[in-house]
Amino acid sequence: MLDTKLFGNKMKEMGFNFYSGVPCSFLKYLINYAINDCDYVMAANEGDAVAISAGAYLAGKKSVVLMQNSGLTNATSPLTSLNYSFKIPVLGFVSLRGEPGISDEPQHELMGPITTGMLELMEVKWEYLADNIDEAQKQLERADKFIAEGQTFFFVVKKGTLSEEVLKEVPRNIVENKNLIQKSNDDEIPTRNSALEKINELKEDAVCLATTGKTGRELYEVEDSDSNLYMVGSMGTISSLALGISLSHEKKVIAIDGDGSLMMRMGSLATNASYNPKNMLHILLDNNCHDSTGGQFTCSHNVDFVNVAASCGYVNAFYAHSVDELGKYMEQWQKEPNLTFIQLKTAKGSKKDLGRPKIKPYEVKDRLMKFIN
Ligand SMILES: Cc1ncc(C[n+]2csc(CCOP(=O)(O)OP(=O)(O)O)c2C)c(N)n1
Repeated sequence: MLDTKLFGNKMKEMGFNFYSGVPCSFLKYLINYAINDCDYVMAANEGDAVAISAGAYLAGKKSVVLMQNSGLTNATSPLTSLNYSFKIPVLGFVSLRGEPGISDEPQHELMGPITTGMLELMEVKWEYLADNIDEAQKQLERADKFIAEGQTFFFVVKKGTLSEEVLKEVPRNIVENKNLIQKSNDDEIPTRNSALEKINELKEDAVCLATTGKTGRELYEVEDSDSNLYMVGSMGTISSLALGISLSHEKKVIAIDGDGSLMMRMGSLATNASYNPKNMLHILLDNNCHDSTGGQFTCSHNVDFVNVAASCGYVNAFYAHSVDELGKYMEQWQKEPNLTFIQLKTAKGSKKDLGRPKIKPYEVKDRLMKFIN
């Protein structure tokens, strides 16, 4: 059996001290170690965990993700279009429930045999985690080389590999909303472009992360800046990426979300609020549609996002009826940073002849990392 504490300490010595994940009983002792001895963010789902760890990497950390193999399916979008496209390496641990030849629950029957094949299809390097420290250390060194080259590496963990590590009592983060401003007036319904111009004007020294699709493309045209990141895939993970950065660095971070994107991973609101970084501003530009894919409707008209964010525990949750109000709340956050959510209803449609960033995702990432670090 692998001594979890020795192994975890070895990882820590190598610089891996930031973890995010969703639990699996096969990995529980490593998760317990991470919670006891490192920074661990309990994500709402495995894709969020990947994006949170990716954010920590952008802010200079060596980061780790932990998941059950059933959750690898939740993580495929960020693994294939965030980590791969932006060349953001993370160290992963995925359990092997449903290993062929070992009796397990019916839900793992297919996932067990296809886990390593899925990693290979995603071009993720992997090894079965050894059950002794000498071999596991060598494996870690190999993994570390891949990470240094910008490639994600996963350990596949079989049943009974890790020795017991008892979970210490961890005080819960108790968070609560302090300032709530709800819709109380008619909306101006500005274009997304004019909202982005305002955000760009008031961002100061903050990192600006724009969600998938036309939001990133428009921000690029408003101003292409070293502090920007234009998400190209991995829909719904923009605020998780922001969370990873803001927990790992004192720089201010602005996540610009869309209604389709936010609803795809709305559990992330609870995680963001629970970890409650002061330096994070989450702006939702809600045009009630999937504008980037042809303007098909979303169900956002039924959702009171400001109240959702407030009930999750965002310190400030503000409804902006206009670009001016958006600006006012941004200035307030710049002066007195606290985890803040701002919703602004925007018009459907985008700038005419909207182009696409000429810079490649990994070049954007390299530039952003220099900016942050
Ligand atoms: C996982 C995933 N599903 C679907 C898509 C295709 N897609 C790209 S942008 C987009 C719409 C995003 O909608 P929203 O966040 O509301 O932003 P908007 O386009 O309205 O600015 C969709 C569906 C994707 N990139 N990734």
